[in-house]
Amino acid sequence: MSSMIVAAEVILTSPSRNFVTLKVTTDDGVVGWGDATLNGRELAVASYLKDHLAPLLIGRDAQRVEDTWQYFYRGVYWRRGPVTMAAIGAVDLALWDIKGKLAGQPVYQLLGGAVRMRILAYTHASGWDTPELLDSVDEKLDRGFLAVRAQSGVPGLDTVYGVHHGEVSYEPAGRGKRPVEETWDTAAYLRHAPTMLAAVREHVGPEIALLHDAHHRLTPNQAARLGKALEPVDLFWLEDVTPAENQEVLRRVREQTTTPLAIGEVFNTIWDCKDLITGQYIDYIRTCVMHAGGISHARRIFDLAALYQVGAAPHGPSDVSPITLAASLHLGLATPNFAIQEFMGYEPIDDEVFRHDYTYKSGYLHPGDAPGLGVELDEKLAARYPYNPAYLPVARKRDGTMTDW
Ligand code: CS2
Ligand code: MG
Repeated sequence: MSSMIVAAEVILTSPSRNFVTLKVTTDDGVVGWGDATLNGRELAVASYLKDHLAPLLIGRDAQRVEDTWQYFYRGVYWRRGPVTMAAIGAVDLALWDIKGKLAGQPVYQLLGGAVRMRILAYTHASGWDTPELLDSVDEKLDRGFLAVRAQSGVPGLDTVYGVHHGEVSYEPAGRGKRPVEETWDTAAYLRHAPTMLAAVREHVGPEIALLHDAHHRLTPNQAARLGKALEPVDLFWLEDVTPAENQEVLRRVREQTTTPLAIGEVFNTIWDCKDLITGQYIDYIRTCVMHAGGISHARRIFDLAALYQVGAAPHGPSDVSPITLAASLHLGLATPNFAIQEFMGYEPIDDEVFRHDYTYKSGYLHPGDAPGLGVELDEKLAARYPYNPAYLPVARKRDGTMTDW
């Protein structure tokens, strides 16, 4: 049964933030949705899709998901990179969505069916100081979460990654045509983080899973020190300790500490993490299903990880759309070594623009049983919120040197 692609359109919308969506339509009138959001570089992926991939999609058989992936990855001389792989990921998600809709099945059934009933989720808690952070943790526990990522302000710094000020929910990208500049001080962070996380453990007791993200800011030696200092806190994981480009340094960190390590949200292909996985330097691989080329490629990364007892735990921030979250959940329900799903959640207006079948209940997520991925973009509503430039901040050390954000 073939189904010919007759249209491929890119839709930009900015309900609470910017999202890039690919809409693929077949000759039998089936619509597949793909997410292509790359925070702060949205227009580059939109152009890659509109100018280079969309024209080639017209006339192709929508059912040939793997062949289309190979055509855009292997067939093209210029491989990998966040822009290319997000664009390929969007196409892949849209085609899996179509395949599910044509079959009348949720995508997880096409991936082999459920290996679990539901997917453990973690969400973000943050506070400027420890009492504020503990209130935020309590609020997440009241909503049933069994796993919480804890981030707090650092004495002496005015802004810290992942920590919100006041009532508005945390959104890393700031509106405007230039990134905001922040000051970062690793020594101050390292003096503070172990005490702060020990207070959270003390507060929640032994059973709640606690996570923490160092956002790629430490040297291998600093990372090893932090990992060791946090061993009594019994973290579920310590995330992104060092800049992710250099896989080899994680071996040094791993040799120094038994704190579980997770990394990978900025990776795009299996090549970025193959040494980390086969060398067992990490415990969890965090590649985002869309940023790593879609379900078709992410499942290869997760299968490799399974051989080495590395858990799959994809990136799920609010800066990829509910379409990516749904794809992650379908893959997660069918993947034996899937460990946990990040679930920052969305603003109510984002949930209205992207109507979704996935559900959250008592600490767990489920992708739902609607055919395909189970997310539909409300195009009329989306059109009311035009693209609005926004960038992630950049960071400088106290002496003005640019550092990792
Ligand atoms: C983060 C992200 O979710 C995470 O673990 O590290 O919030 C990350 O900062 C953003 O996705 C960047 O766009
Ligand atoms: Mg992270």
